[in-house]
Amino acid sequence: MAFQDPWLKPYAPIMHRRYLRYREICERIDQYEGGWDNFTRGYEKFGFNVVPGGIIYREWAPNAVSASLVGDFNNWDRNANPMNKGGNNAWETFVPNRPDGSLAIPHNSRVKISMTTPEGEVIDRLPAWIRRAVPESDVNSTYSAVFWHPEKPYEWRNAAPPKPENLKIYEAHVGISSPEPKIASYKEFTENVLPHIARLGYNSIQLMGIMEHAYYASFGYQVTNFFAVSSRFGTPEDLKQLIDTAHGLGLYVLLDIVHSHASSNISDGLNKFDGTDQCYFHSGERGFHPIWNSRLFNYGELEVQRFLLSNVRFYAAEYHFDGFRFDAVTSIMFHHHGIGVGFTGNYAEYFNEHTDDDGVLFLMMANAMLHHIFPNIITIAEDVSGMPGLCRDIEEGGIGFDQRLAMAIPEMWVKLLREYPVPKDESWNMGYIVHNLTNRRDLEKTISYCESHDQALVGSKTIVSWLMEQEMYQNMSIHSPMTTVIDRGLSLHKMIRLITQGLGGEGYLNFEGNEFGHPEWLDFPREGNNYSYHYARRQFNLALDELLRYSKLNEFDRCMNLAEQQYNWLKSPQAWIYLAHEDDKVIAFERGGLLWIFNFHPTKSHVDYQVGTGSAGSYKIVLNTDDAKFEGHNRVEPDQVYFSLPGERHGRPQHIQVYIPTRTALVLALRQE
Ligand SMILES: *[C@@H]1O[C@H](CO)[C@@H](O)[C@H](O)[C@H]1NC(C)=O
Ligand SMILES: *[C@@H]1O[C@H](CO)[C@@H](O)[C@H](O)[C@H]1NC(C)=O
Ligand SMILES: *[C@@H]1O[C@H](CO)[C@@H](O)[C@H](O)[C@H]1NC(C)=O
Ligand SMILES: *[C@@H]1O[C@H](CO)[C@@H](O)[C@H](O)[C@H]1NC(C)=O
Ligand SMILES: CC(=O)N[C@H]1CO[C@H](CO)[C@@H](O)[C@@H]1O
Repeated sequence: MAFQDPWLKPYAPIMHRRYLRYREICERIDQYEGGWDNFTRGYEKFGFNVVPGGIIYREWAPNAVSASLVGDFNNWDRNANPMNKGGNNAWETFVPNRPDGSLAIPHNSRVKISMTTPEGEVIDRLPAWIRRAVPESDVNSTYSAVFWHPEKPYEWRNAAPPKPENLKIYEAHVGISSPEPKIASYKEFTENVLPHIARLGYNSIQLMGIMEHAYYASFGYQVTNFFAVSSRFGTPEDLKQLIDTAHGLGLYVLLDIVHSHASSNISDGLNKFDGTDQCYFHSGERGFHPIWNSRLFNYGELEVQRFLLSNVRFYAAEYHFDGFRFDAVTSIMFHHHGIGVGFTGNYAEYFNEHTDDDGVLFLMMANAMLHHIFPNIITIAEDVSGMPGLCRDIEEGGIGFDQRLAMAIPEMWVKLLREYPVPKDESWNMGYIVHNLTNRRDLEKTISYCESHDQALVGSKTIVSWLMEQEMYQNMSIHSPMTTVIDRGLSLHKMIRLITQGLGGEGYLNFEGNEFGHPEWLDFPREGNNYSYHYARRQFNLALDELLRYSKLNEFDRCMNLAEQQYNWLKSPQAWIYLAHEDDKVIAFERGGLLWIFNFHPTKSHVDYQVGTGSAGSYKIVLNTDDAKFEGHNRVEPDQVYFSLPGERHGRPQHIQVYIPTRTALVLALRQE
């Protein structure tokens, strides 16, 4: 890689040293841990595992001087099931079956580990590898761990679909997936939302808030129990059914995995697990994230590596997740966690004392292990730093992710939209938009998006609310007059999505509800909003109501995705930009064999506008944002055919002439004759 990117050359020795350390770790794991495969099956050794004759429970707790297993099954008697300390500070106990052969710990009964510290303090904790945790009393209470061993394991029906090379991701959160102000369930998501996603032409979903988090309002980002899937939405089997059904619908399922930090809860999280402030985390200041108020893992510790690598593997093996979006990778890679640091793109910023090698090595291990064990897995990095080589092979000096999120693109749209009503899109710079959408690292795949859950959260603003503000409440009926605000809003909403998907990357992401311009933000029930669910929901009913303009945006999203499915532009090399004209406000490019023409001009429609093309022949319309079925004005005939004319334009041998109305985008394809 250092040779493909000459700017990396000065840092080749650093990358090489990093690679050698990685090799050393691999050798140590081969030598002492039985290789990656064995090392990352931690969940088969730690936590609760049913074996012939009983249940083995194991736990890593270096600071404990004694430990015992307590629970409903032994009446919380600390003397009933003492644990013995084995190698590597792993405590274990065997709970033999009852005389009738049944398990001595009943399914769905509460368990804890009780430990004594060197100071003589007795501490009770939820088992670190527990696979289910439930609230003790009401939804606000702390969580209890339960032993989960249903009589009948889930029977899988569907194999995963083939790995998509043109990821179109629907980012979703189960709990908010209902129009009603409540917590929606895995089952409701399976029944109501999966068909919506499949119909819209997405080929993958990304689920957030799955790993158990005692605090709902953390949106799933303050994980308390890493091996438990959130019990608010149903049982582990319900989630398996969701994933199985998604596979049956041709959807890849990605998990938003949070290994960047952990909840600082002690009574139901991992914090102070063995009584010290370290164990899974760094001690002292290094172990706390100053803004998130959460704990930071010690990625250099072998047992932490075992825990986290086994954790990600567990989700692929046990739940059949097809890929992972690694949350807050920047925080893992840098001692400063990206706080108050602006990355200018100067490579020195990535290769200095601020880089946390242990964190980077952990990510390399996770990627190597996942790709080795699951050949079709997809890994995606959420990184704001722009770390070079993040999505390149480890053997080349890279970090091994498949794709990265284009986090600067939503920022660009906010920047452009925030300035409304003055100075508006009259002053949008076409060159800036094109540059921002295409300036990505060569040979590293990017997932583009105009907005994700970040922009939907209370305090931020979605594109539809920047565009339509209050009018989206009153003027979205197809029977109400088309106001200038709604007209502009609908047009730009479609054009912004289309140009982002067309130019911005090799994959695309949409957050649940934004496909139809969901009118409200997200705010989870918490003290500050009187524990209201009013904004913790998605009003899918708006997209289904044909009398509302939301349904037209929904239809556009569907047609855009279906066209991508047919023409595969996300799989195609970067676009060939013909034109970014500042006065005409026209952008034209070619990608995936299609000709894309955007007229962002707020008032001017261009007649007989000439756009260069590579191939001679006749062109038909694939997508027209002005189509009446998308609540456009139908100013362009749907079956209009454009014949190429000889004569060079924009460096291309041919050209066509189009009528391109104001605030309209056209995508054209050569007709096969
Ligand atoms: C959570 O706690 C708040 C404040 O004590 C209370 O108003 C709310 O009803 C509780 N929620 C539930 C579901 O019990
Ligand atoms: C895109 O625009 C955003 C917002 O101004 C900015 O932060 C980012 O650096 C820009 N990226 C590129 C590649 O120009
Ligand atoms: C559109 O909505 C606004 C409220 O934001 C309202 O004042 C106005 O009358 C509506 N216009 C029409 C034509 O319905
Ligand atoms: C919460 O309820 C209290 C009492 O009814 C009220 O005074 C306050 O304004 C409410 N706060 C919010 C954010 O709705
Ligand atoms: C029991 C406990 O400490 N609960 C806390 C867990 O963390 C959330 C915030 O992330 C707090 O709101 C809870 O009080």
